[in-house]
Amino acid sequence: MDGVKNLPIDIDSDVIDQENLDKLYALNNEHVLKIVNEFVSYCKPSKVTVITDSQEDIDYVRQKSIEVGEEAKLSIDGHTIHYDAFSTMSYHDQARDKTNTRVLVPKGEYASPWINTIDRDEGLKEILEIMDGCMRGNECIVRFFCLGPTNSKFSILALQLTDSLYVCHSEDILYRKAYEEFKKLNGSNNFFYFIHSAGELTGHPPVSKNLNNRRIYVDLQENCVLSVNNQYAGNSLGLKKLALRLAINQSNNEDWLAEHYFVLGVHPKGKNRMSYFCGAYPSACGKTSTAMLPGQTVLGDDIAYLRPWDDGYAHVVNIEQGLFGIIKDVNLEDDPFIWDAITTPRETIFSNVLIKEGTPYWIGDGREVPEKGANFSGEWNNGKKDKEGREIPHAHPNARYTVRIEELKNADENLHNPNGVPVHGIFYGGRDSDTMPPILESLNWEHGVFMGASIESETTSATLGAVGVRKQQPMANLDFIVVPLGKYLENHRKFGNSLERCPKVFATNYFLKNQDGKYLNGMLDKLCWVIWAEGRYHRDFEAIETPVGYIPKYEDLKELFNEYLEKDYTKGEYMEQFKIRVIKLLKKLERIETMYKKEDNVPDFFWTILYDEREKLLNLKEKYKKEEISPDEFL
Ligand code: SPV
Ligand code: MN
Repeated sequence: MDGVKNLPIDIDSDVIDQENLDKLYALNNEHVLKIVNEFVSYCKPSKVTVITDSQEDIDYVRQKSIEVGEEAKLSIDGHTIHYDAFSTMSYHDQARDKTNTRVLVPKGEYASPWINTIDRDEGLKEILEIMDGCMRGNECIVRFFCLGPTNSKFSILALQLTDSLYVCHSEDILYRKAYEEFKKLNGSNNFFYFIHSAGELTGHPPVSKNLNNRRIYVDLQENCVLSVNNQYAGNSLGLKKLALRLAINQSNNEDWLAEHYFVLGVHPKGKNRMSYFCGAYPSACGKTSTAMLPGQTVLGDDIAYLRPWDDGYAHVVNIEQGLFGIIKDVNLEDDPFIWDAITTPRETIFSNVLIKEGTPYWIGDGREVPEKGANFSGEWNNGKKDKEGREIPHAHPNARYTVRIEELKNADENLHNPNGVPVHGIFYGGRDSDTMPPILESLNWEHGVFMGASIESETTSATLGAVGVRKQQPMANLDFIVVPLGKYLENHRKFGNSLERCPKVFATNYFLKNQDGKYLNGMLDKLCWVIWAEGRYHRDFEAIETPVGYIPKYEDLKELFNEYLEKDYTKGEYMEQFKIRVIKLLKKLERIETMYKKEDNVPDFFWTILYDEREKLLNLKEKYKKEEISPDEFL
């Protein structure tokens, strides 16, 4: 203790008072002190406040966020609204900024073509110049969190410095508090840290002004991320996608996985059992709606850590305890659990929605759109246009709600279990209108890794740029992978092969269309794919082997559709959905080959599977002389 106390805190006493200093010293951790010292001296806040796990400290953040105007109270108790910066419909701070998110790479180190990088020295110099004085006049909050349940082998501690009260409040809903956990570090530097500043603010409500100087720089060497001139959670919250990048680096140098997974408890009817499934999908491709399927339980909807466990299974934890969910299309009929949670009194932050008389409205909420109100563009009325003449919708398509999972009626009871839960299966999915069947089981673990690595998805209006452009989305994690893809795939291969009880892997596709452009499946059909997958794990169903994986038998699906959706699933529908589209699949293999050829050191198993699958598809083409082959041909 004395050693730490002797470490000079080089911050003026009118910036940090004795009470806050004592809270820092009580951690007995020189690394925390050094980080606070260093970044307070760069960012120059007028006040430093340390938040412990006490309710009083946590309430302070909540109140303060309202006081400074980053959040405003709504009619329902506990509800608040936050806005992120908006200039035009194509220039704003309401989504992740991929261009300005870069990994700092030391000279001479290999950088994969998929990773946005900058030379470490150059990047640090640039961002520290931008951060010089960025908190001037503002209060810097110092907070301590845990990624994952506390007291768990899975979890990683995280220190957050930020001048955004909204960021701090959001993290309080989304992550577990860990000031006391930091004391247990015994002075070690075994934690991630995140320095964030919204930068200079403008307007009422106050939003980041200098979006052109937005930077998010990931320093793998220091296990730290610096983020400035933004407020949108995907850019600002250290513990969300910034920590995912650090965890991907760490897990790929050890023996575990950090993934962009939901975790779902699957409860088949009439069976005395339940199973856990993970799933990775790009944004707006059915991830949250799968995690929220009726009759099932949700353990997580975004980020998970997996480790081999001594019962032979891989175990998984949700590193979060809340949802930062897309609110677009959340309505009473399709999402009863979320609807219930966000329309009744409880701590909930809405972002970038329309407010009229204290009530939030969003796209697809099933209610009549008000003629006017207030949104991210200020006073809003129907037909309002931005500076470029583009119509401003009443709510942003990427508007969000932030709420604790425990507040949902379908929350899984193991949410905070420090041992995690066993993983029985993994889903990978993308938005694919014409190639992959609705569900496909991998032939084995390595083939499952190949399937995850070859996920493709068509872009949606939820992201900037052209709509409907097919992009490769390995494990729906490409935006966050900071190690070479070859290394990432090899880590997956080794992980599964080391397990006695390996999860089964499935590719899903909810977006298959017919020639007239009509979707072949209803929104809830995914429940039948999920229940089938769970049954496959427990050997309830047989399946049909095809060159690309196992597909369900018609009779089993007919029964499941009847039992779960009271729907008559016809043989015709099955034939259309599950035919093997040989030519389209061969073209997909070509695209995947082109992508991975750009990468050094892709493991051999990947190429063996790709070439083997191609040969089998070519043989089929030769044998049947048809572009598409009926499932019955494989019986
Ligand atoms: C995603 O885009 O995958 C999200 C939201 O989960 S964000 O916080 O922006 O990453
Ligand atoms: Mn996500």
